[in-house]
Amino acid sequence: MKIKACLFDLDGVVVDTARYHYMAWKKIASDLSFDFSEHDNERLKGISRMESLDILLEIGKIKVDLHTKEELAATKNSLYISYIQKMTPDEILPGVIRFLDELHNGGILVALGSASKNAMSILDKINIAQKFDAVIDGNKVSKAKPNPEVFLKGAAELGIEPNDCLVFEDAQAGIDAARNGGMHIIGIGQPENLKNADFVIPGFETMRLDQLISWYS
Ligand code: B16
Ligand code: MG
Repeated sequence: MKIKACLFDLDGVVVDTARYHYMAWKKIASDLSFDFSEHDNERLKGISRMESLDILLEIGKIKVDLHTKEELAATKNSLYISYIQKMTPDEILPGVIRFLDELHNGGILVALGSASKNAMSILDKINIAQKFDAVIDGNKVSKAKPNPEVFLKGAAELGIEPNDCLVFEDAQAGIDAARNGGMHIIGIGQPENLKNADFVIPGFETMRLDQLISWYS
């Protein structure tokens, strides 16, 4: 098989933290007196905190100075941290642990590639950090997805060529990042929302190493 390493996005792939991001951004919008819908929240998936805030303010048609933006981002993050503090391993998405174990047993290296600066505390809360051979998060990169930096750093830390890596992503920005990095890509979600992936699967419940081997041989 061509694949020697698998790189996993966090939010939407390993856990569903998108709803916590949404709750926090909705509170910020409400404090600024506008509504923020779940539909609009789709635009925030996979992109950085400050870019998310820019989109939120654009939706609310609100202009603020840089200092206020930094305060809003800090408030959103405090709210988000208060939600993720309560997370438990039960929130790991179905099939993820079994599939990670199958990859390890099959000699495939595994890394996390997340835009989130809170990724390490989430991994600790859900007790899964030890399953990853490398963790690249929002603190280790300076260029947000769709720039491939997060995945290229993951590949480099594992010592694997990008062309031998497979990325699992739920956001278009992440799929574009993996493609820009010259990696193979499986989308997690609905095919109509995820363009340019090699394959799209609904989740890991039915995903098996044998399937990867047959797709990438
Ligand atoms: P933070 P991922 C991303 O995580 C989220 O999808 C995105 O909604 C969020 O804005 C971004 O992390 C930054 O998160 O504010 O915690 O640094 O999908 O790349 O795992
Ligand atoms: Mg994601």
